[in-house]
Amino acid sequence: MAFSKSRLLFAVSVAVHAITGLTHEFHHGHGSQMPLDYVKYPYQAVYPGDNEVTADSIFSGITTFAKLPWVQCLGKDKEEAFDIAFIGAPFDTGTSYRPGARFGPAGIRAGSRRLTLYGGYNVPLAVNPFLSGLKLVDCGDIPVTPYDNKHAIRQIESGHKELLHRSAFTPLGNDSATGQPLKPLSKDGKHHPRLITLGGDHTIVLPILRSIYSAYGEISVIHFDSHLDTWKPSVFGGAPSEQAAINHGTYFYWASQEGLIKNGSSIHGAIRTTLSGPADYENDDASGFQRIEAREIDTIGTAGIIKKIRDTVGDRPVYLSIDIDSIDPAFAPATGTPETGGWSTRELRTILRGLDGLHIVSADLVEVAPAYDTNAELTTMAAADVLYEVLAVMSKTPLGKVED
Ligand SMILES: *[C@@H]1O[C@H](CO)[C@@H](O)[C@H](O)[C@H]1NC(C)=O
Ligand SMILES: *[C@@H]1O[C@H](CO)[C@@H](O)[C@H](O)[C@H]1NC(C)=O
Ligand SMILES: [Mn+2]
Repeated sequence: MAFSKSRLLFAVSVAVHAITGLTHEFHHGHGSQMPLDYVKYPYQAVYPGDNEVTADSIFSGITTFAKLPWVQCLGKDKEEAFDIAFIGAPFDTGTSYRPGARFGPAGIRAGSRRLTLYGGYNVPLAVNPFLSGLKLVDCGDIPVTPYDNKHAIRQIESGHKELLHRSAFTPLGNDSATGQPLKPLSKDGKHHPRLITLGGDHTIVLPILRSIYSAYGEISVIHFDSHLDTWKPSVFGGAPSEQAAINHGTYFYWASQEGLIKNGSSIHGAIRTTLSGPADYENDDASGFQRIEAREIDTIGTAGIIKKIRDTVGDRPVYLSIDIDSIDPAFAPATGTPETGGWSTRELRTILRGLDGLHIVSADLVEVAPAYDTNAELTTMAAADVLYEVLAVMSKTPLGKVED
């Protein structure tokens, strides 16, 4: 029996889909294995003519963080479990100077496109975070209104909470050193997934910390920023209304007032802002933070900075918040409130790798305002690379402990 040409093409196309369908379809649910080719790294480009209907190379296609699969975690894929999710919070109406961080999530994703071109293996940390066995996804963005800060802050809290309280995809397993089963670090005893939030201005950290509190209780915070962000509303922009009092310079003050931050075991790094006066530091002490000044890198170096951070947080669960303005504007100009005299991208990346082994429960990177970037995408690329280090550190250390 002779096949007509069109029937032959149809048969070939079915066969191709049967094969590629297996590689694209993701079978999930507890206990099932991650297919090894869930994500193909190093990235394998396919083009029309290679039996594919659309081009899919590192520079084409729909942009997600590091070209991870897009999962509509807050939409039609509400049931989907994951281990680490990237989630955008495009909010910038709490900013005091340059607006534009609402475009941060899209910008960081664009800056992250090339992360996996050669495979994504992290040489100094000796890990490939994309092939560590954890299920990584990009959940898109939390819907955020640009018209009402109070409502937007509630939206961010509820979106973050919904994702955080989903069960992690991969069971905690056993401790690699002792073989003992690991127990979750959370207050509610559940093994939560980790979220990496793409800001957005820094205000988003108040609703995020409210969400983190619901799972972990008071949390130690590592905060990289040129600014304190523990300012009282009266010294930061004034407080003509309840809404105006919550902004990207005061959210840590409110978080501390609400008891969300672990007093004494939280720390700022890269501080170099001017102050309203020495009282700002007294207020910062009362908010529960230690401080590392940006200029300390000249005296104690990256190793000394890493030691200070580790001595402060110990082995407690920790939330990591990174303002892109911790990096010098020479390397990351596109941000809301740039301050000269900062760390280089290399120095911040080294310090982040120095957090290897810490229990980072979730993280964010905020204040990327792509409109002020160079044509070479300096800032969005720096942001993506910084998050790549965070992802690598997270992928090495499960969020569990052996019961003592
Ligand atoms: C973890 O250890 C238990 C024994 O304590 C063992 O039964 C189980 O198979 C181990 N699980 C893994 C994933 O190795
Ligand atoms: C944190 O501890 C310091 C020193 O004990 C204290 O002065 C401050 O009031 C505490 N802050 C909060 C928010 O509890
Ligand atoms: Mn800042």
